[in-house]
Amino acid sequence: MEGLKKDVIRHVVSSLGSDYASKSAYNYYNALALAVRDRLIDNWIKTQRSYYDEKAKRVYYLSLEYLPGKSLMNNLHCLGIYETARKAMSDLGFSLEDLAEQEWDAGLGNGGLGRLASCFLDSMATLGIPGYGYGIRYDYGIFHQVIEDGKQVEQADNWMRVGNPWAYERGQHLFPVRFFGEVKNWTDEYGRLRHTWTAGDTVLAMPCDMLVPGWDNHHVINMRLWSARSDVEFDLDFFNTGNYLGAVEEKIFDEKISKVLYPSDQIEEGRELRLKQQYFFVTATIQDILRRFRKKHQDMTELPQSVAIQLNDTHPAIAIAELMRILLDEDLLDWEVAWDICVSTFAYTNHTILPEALETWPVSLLERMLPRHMQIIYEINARFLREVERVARSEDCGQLCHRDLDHLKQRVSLIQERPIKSVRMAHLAIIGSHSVNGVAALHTELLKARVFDDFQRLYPQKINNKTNGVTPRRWLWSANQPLSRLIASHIGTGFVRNLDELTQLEPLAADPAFREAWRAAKLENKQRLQAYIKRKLMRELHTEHLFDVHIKRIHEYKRQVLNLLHVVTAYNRLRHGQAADFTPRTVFFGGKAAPSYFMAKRIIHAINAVAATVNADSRVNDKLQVVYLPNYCVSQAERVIPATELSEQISTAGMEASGTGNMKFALNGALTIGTWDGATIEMAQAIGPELLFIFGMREDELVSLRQHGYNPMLYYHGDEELREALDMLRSDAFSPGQHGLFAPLVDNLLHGGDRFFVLADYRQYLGAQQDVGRLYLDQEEWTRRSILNAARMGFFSSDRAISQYAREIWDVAPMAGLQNGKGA
Ligand code: OAK
Repeated sequence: MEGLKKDVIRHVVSSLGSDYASKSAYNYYNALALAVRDRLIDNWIKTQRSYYDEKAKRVYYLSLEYLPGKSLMNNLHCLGIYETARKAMSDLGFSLEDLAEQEWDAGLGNGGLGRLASCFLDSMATLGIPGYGYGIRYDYGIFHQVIEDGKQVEQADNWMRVGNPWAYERGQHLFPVRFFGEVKNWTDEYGRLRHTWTAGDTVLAMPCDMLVPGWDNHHVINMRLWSARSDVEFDLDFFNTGNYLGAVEEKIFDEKISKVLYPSDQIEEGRELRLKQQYFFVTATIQDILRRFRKKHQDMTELPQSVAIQLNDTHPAIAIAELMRILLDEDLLDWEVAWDICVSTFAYTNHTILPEALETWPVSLLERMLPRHMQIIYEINARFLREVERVARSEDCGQLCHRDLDHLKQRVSLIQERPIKSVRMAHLAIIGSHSVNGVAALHTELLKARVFDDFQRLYPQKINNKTNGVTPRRWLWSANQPLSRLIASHIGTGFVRNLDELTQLEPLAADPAFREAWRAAKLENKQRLQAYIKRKLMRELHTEHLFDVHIKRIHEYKRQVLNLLHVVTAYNRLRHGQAADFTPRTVFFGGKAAPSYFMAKRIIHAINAVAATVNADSRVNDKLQVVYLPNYCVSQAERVIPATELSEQISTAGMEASGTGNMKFALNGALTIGTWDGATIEMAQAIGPELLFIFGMREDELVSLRQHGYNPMLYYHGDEELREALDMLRSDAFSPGQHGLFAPLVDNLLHGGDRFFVLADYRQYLGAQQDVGRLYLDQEEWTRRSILNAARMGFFSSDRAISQYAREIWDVAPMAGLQNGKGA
């Protein structure tokens, strides 16, 4: 402890240039972070050296998004120095919790996809897998949300304004990134056609490394994030021409590439700068991967034995064309050889089946910005379509019938002709990869049967499932110390590394004393949340209420509106005196809406309007409260999830690819009210469906309802309570003086076809909520189920997910000496 204290003080003075006697929490947080980083860097160097010495096969995880959140607590826990740090900082006059609050969340992602990437890096580090995360170091992460007059207002997230003590910026290792220009064709000495791309613009990519430690194993992997730097200051021409200010403008223009994260989750933006971001990130990453590979290899055909590249959705899919370009134009390999290398190296994970999220890029834009890549994509497509034709005409063409060949070719082509001629990035990712995976069993089945059915017939082995998982380090151990300590006192700490060990809790569910202790841990977390809400929102929570929580991005398919209709109905019952048996509850909502997503923003407004009415109504507010948590983010999730009793996972069946919040809640002892969707299905199977509150129509039932003509008006007319709730929303009951404010929301349900089947599931949802309320009154039974939920969540560890990727897709093994967890 004395060592750590000394290091902190030394950093306050020599790294931060401050007086250690002036007790600034900000300085002491930074100094502590630097002292922790010092303890990581030696192991990072040793880890990287061991990959090199042992010629280990490396895994590269390419993702435009990461959501690490805060690093301090997690890193202290991984290093096993949490208690030491707590005591050291307390000696210096600080509470560790308060210091941790000084850190800004690294919010370099929108939601599930980015958070999954961060859980995966944690698991690779813990399992000892030679992994690297690659991404973009956005200057501005996901916007900061404030709620003003009930509405979302976005503020810039200047997360690095005061620096980032965790990152190493490596200004000496810059990679050039080229755009625009033209392609020259030439013939080599063997008469083969060759291509040279001379680019118009060049920008530089600077690596910033964030260290990701494993759990208690000395293994530290790297998350390398690229930051755009102009090459202007290295260009002496502008001095000579005297255009100094012009050059500065160009510099600012170049550095715009990594300025901001696009805040639209599962909605395509199709903006030129976004494509620039993708290629910027991809080319720098591929150059870095090949630089490392070439240190030990000359023969490029050995690449797939040494390198596995996982594409996190299609955002980095241009990497396939980029690797082809390098192999063809720089290494001068033949097409077939280059293509084999690519397909064997790449694998692609799909994270959504929402059509509005499937990426396409206009051919005209690609031709201008990346002319050589567009040529390559055309060539990939031509060869692929010839192959499709060959397979279709062959005898064993199965269900492919060559009468429909033209249609089939149009459907699978990399190029779509309408509404504008564009490249379908998912098709590029599928044919350029040896593995395509979905993220939960149902999702993968839907990929095979619906979205990519043609590809499933063409490549029956390619599409596979890897159900998501979450890291128990952050989402149980670090976020929920009261519960973790209780668990550890009964079964030891092995569950942090091997989550299956939680099954040892099962017999304890029958032990009244353990149940009481379990409830005490929950209450402690509820009280902690109460204190936080009081500080932040100046509101008093009732900890004896059932805490019912719906936190995630705001999206129509996630059906926050269904939850809101339940709240309005509960409100009506209470004020009409029809709810004598109502179980008091506080309903929490939280989540950001894409700034351009009108309906999602209106949903936020409606929730806040209902909250204001309900909370102000003294007839009901001792029994029902509604809280909107502004600026939902990773660190807020860490506070809210441990305090949650009811987890809302109520997406339209078939639409949530997996969900990972669902896992975090159950792991922390919340019971789930949910639809038969995403990974909630597998959770119900692992836990026992009777221990969750499952309701609503299933995916196949919805398909048939749609086919037979779904008419939301029938539900409206047939259900008095539903009608009352919708009429209130449409009138100005919650928006006095602003008549019609929420009409778009209601009209969308009644006259817009209710694409997400809110009305179809309303009555069943109410029934399930009634069951929840009733069960909560029986605290012994509730607690028993809560314990069993957590005990059966072992499968949903990201360690299990990553082990499957490693074995079944990447063909990589943990580093020697790390297989059983602890390293040397
Ligand atoms: C975001 C942008 C484009 C495509 C997908 C996403 C995304 O975040 N998808 C989410 O991925 C999570 C991780 O796999 C899943 O758990 C969510 O269900 C899915 O919506």
